[in-house]
Amino acid sequence: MKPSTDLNDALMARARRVIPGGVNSPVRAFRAVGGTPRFVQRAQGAYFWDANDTRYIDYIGSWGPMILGHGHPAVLEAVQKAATEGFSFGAPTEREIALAEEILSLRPGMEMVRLVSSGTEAGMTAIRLARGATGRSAIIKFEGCYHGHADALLVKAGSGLATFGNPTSAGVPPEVVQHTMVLEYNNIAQLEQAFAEHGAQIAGLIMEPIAGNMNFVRASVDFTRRCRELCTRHGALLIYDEVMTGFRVALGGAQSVYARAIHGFEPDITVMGKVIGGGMPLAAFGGKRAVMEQLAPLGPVYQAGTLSGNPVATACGLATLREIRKPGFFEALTAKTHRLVGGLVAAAQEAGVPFSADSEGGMFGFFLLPELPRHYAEVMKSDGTRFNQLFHGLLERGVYIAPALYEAGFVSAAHSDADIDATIAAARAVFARLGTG
Ligand code: HOZ
Repeated sequence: MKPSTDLNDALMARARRVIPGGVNSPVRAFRAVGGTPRFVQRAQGAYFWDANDTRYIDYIGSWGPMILGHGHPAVLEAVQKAATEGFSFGAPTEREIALAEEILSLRPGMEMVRLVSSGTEAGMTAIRLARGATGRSAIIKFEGCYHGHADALLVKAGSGLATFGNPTSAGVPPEVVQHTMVLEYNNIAQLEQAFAEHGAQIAGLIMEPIAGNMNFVRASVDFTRRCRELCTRHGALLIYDEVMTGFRVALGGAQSVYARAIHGFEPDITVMGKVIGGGMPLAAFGGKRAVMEQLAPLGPVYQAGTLSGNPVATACGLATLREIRKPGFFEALTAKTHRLVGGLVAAAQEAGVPFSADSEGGMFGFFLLPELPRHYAEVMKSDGTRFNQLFHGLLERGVYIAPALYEAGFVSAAHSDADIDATIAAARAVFARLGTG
């Protein structure tokens, strides 16, 4: 067999020798879809170029942060200026205050925010804070919702309804997840049962309001209302994980979408990441003053980080938020995403391929299923073989979507109508090959 001349293959072979699986985050390895990961050489606007200098229309955008597209001039300028002033100090800066003020100005109910470096760190600390603030241990999460890889959150449902869960990763002792209950998303009866049985022990309920780690699955308005009511009634904190959806599905995040349908709706703690760092390692969690003041150095709940509030990352996040709050930004982004999703649905229909899709703001998802799933077990019915054919068909045609059917997609302000139409045309060609069945 002739040796491959593909430079991505060569890089992957080299990477495998020094990095476990060749990647620093598992999904990047293409294990679910097969083939060789594309090693990104550079990116600009809606595109990136791989090691072979092949251009792709990018619908991952670093898994959400690149809402303005790659290399936005205002963001680049802010980062370059910040970098010349210093990379990291381990001491407070004015820019941290400015970013905190910017975030709070966009989240009316939130009174304080703490900046950290990753969504995992933010989610993990939000759980610790809920436990510290309530003096309770139990938490509820939902199957298919991902909140980073903190030990207590790497857990799947236990053997019965409303029982505590089992670890999903080696290295997580069962005792560490013994206080984590895993319930079915959008299942009100199960939620009520869990609170009826364990209400007095529940410190918090953590949820993705639109789950972006089982592709794209919305919490129903009724389910969301019930989560809020039961947390309030039992003295538990409602933790909204908006790492993906925050500043991405709407300027006010998914909570603003639910607040339109549920009067006065507000979570107690919000976990944020991705867009607020504009592509730099930055995340945050925030809530009411009384809860947030439980954190060290004011309160007994410990959290710290050398790179927390990093000056270059905060400059990047600040410049990004200042762009997305400009009038009309989300209307334009939403229109682009609708154009994409509508076009994909129509193309699949023409070819007779069972397909359903949904979107909010600049985030979307699709399933090779005739109807949108409501929870993880339904997501798992999606046709993996056909997804892989679709993924590779698009990739061959210069369109890069997430290399796993459990992941959401992201549109940026840099995607033009022509990019979106080219994507739909590519999908139409692939759907025609997938055909019916
Ligand atoms: N957490 C991402 C999947 N939902 C993967 C992040 C990455 O590989 O960059």
